[in-house]
Order: sequence, then C-alpha cells, then structure tokens
Amino acid sequence: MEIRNYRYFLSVILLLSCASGWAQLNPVATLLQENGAIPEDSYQMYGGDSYTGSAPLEFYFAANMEEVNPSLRFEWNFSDDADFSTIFLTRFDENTTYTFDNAGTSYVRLQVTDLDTEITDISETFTIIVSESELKIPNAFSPNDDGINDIFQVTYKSLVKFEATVFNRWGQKLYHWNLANIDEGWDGTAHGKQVPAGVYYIVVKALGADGVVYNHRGDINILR
Ligand SMILES: [Ca+2]
Repeated sequence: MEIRNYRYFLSVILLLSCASGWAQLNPVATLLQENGAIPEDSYQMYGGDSYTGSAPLEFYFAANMEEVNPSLRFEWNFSDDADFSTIFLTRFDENTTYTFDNAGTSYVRLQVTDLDTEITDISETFTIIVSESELKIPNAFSPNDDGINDIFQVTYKSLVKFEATVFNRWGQKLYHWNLANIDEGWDGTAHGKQVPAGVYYIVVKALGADGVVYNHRGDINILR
C-alpha cells in the first residue's frame, strides 16, 4: 500500500515537471566541416557534450523539438564564457549554422520560450574547442606506388588559410593546392606525368586559427 502511494506521488511529480517546461528540449549539433573539409563520418553531439577539433569547424545546430508551434521563440546563445556572462552572438532561428574560426573554447545553448505561457527552458551547453594551429611540412617522399610515402602531404591543425606551390629547379610551377584539398597533397606528377627524381622547391603560405602566420620555403626530395 505504501509503495503504491509512493508511485502515485512520483507520477504526479513527473506530470508537473513536464507541464512546467519542455520535457523534450534536446538540441543536436551536426559537424558539417572541419579544416575546411567535409568529415567522412557525420558527427553529432547533444547539449552537455564537447567537441575538440581543428578550425574552421562548422556546425549545424538544430532545436530538434518534437512539436513546434508559432508561439515558440527560439534563441541560440554563443559565448566565450561557460556561464554565458557575455554573449558574442544570438540567433533567433529554430536551426542555425555557425563556423568556429578562432582557437579557444566556445559555449552554445538554446533557449526556448513559449510566448503564451512565458515559460523559458534552457538546454544543456555545447562546448566547442578549437585547437591551436600546427603545420608540419616534410622534405622528401617516394612516389613509386609501393604504398609507402607515395604522396607529399602536410600535417596540420586549425588552419584557416593554406596555399602550397611546387616548383622545379628552373622556377616552373608544377603543382598547386590549397585548404579545400589540403589532404590530397601532391602525387609527384606534373601535366599528367611523373616528374624525375631529384630536388624540387615548395612555397607554403598559411594562417592558423590562432593568428599564427606560416611562411615556408624549402626543398622536396623526390626518391623513387
Ligand atoms: Ca613510396
């Protein structure tokens, strides 16, 4: 008998808590781009989750509500502070997209207000961390189709600009790539043909999300 009363009491509490707010306020963020490239696996996070990645980091934030009616007012807050004491951006859309370009930590939350009842509910906070920038440029590779070091590729984190150009010893431009295809690198061909083994020159200009400027001029040794 006591147990039954307790259960009844619990269900009343649950009903009241649902009536006083959005039982289903559970926004979701989908990663659209990282490093200027579309991720191979679609990544999603919920309020309370955090993501650390390499800028530019573009997320699609969706309110993800089961029922939407015209009396609902959506407000997304973007802040540098976990307590949202200062807000650097507010968007009044049900869903919104934002690109995080600067190294450091940002916090995002959704507030939903029912204008009829004037009840506001606030989601848990998304934490988005853009790592410090990094750029490493190798000085040799061996494009001989043995599956080992066949492509000339840089390793990097949090770059917002990147341009690389390869020249031969006569200063002729052989290959160029940029942030959009930074991961593709150079396969050692020019005009559809493998270039001979030897020394080539590379010029790289890049900018990190943390403001670091990269200017690199160096050799590339092609070994076959
Ligand atoms: Ca090789």
